[in-house]
Amino acid sequence: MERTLILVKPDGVQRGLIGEIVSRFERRGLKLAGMKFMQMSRELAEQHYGIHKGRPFYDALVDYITSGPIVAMAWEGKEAIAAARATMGATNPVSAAPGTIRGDFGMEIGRNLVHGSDSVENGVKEVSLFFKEEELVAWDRVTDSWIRE
Ligand code: DAT
Ligand code: MG
Repeated sequence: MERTLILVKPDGVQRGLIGEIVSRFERRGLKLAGMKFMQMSRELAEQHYGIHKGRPFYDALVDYITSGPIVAMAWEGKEAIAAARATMGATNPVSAAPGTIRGDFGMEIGRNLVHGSDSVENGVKEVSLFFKEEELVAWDRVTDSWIRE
């Protein structure tokens, strides 16, 4: 069972796209395990984006992600990482396929609306950075047998 950390970034919140973005993961069949509305501290942003430290866009990225509230979510399921990445679209919205979140709503790499973990290992790490274990909910979804064989 994979878990991915999905963030609706500050532009998604400010543009009134929380529901739209959540809905895409929900309709796809991923299962929600945790959700919170919050503003990221600089410290959390530096931990979350530590891998990009030293790259030319790093400071702007930290400024952007801490600039307003976000929605942090943990979504789970078999192949959750790949499914969520496909639903998000390419990092640069201009190259993202129409039908993806970034391809439908974005125009700039620095305003690309969503974050999603890029590997199983990073999914585990990132979810634990944003959620305590007791904030994650294990639940039975009555539609599971219509989503999964
Ligand atoms: P993704 O968010 O698709 O996983 P990433 O992990 O490579 O992409 O980069 C994290 C974020 O950093 C990305 O969502 C937007 C920003 N970013 C990445 N490459 C960039 C670049 N070349 N110029 C400006 N911002 C960039
Ligand atoms: Mg990434």
